[in-house]
Amino acid sequence: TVLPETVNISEDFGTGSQAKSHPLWPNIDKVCTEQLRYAREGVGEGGNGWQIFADEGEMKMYKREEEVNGMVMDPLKACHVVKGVTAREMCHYFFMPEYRNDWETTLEECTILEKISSDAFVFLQTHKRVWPASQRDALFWSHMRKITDGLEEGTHDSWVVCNNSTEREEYPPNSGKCIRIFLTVILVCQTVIEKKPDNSPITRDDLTCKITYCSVVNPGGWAPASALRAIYKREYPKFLKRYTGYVIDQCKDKPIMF
Ligand code: 16C
Repeated sequence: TVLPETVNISEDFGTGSQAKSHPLWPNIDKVCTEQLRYAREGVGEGGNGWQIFADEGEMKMYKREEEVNGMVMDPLKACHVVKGVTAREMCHYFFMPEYRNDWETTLEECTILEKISSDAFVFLQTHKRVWPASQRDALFWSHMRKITDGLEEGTHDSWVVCNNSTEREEYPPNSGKCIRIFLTVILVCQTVIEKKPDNSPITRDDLTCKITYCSVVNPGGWAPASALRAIYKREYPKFLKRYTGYVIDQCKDKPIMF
């Protein structure tokens, strides 16, 4: 396969190389590895508690109903397949803060508290209030990396973004008007390239991006289970459709980024 002209942001992007001396690095590395393993596990045929709750074309969303002290903490696993973009592009727009406001509809404000490296940031986000509940905020590290181990057959490349709650003394939870939510999220993307019989350069028509998105959000304070599940059911499909559509749109007239 002949690859067309590609864009390279920085040679060591996604290797975590500059972040390795940071105190958060052991946690970032461990959570990313665990989350990737978890994302790669199938949802089974019903037997292991995953129930499908959204099924729209290639997009399928599953949840497991779990409550901790009466608080809904349903893990979510979503799979999607989109054409015309690479795994790196899909992860790039999810990771880079300058695009977040374009696709993240629940966001009120996003502050970068620390740039650990080019591929690892710490964010403080406030989200829109859902009446009559209190407003929520989230403080988390976010890391984007290229995956080279254990690729599925037929995969050209794989990238992930992992987001996980962390703490900052200067921003203690529940100290202002917001209740802190705690989240663990991974977006796993794989590029599949259609083989060209004539070895001609590949175009966007030859690209498929396979996506797995997993999330667990602890709402931080009690909220009625039925209301929370109704929010999840509406917001997650809305997010994944909007986000993937946004990336396709951003990429369509740009050189392919591997
Ligand atoms: O992964 C996603 N986004 C990343 C970048 O922002 C990051 C952030 C995740 C935070 C997700 C929690 C947002 C809670 C917002 C509060 C409810 C908003 C509803 C607004 C309706 C106008 O990883 C994509 C995230 C997609 C989020 C889907 C919605 C999840 C609802 C969670 C409800 C939590 C408790 C709400 C208490 C009332």
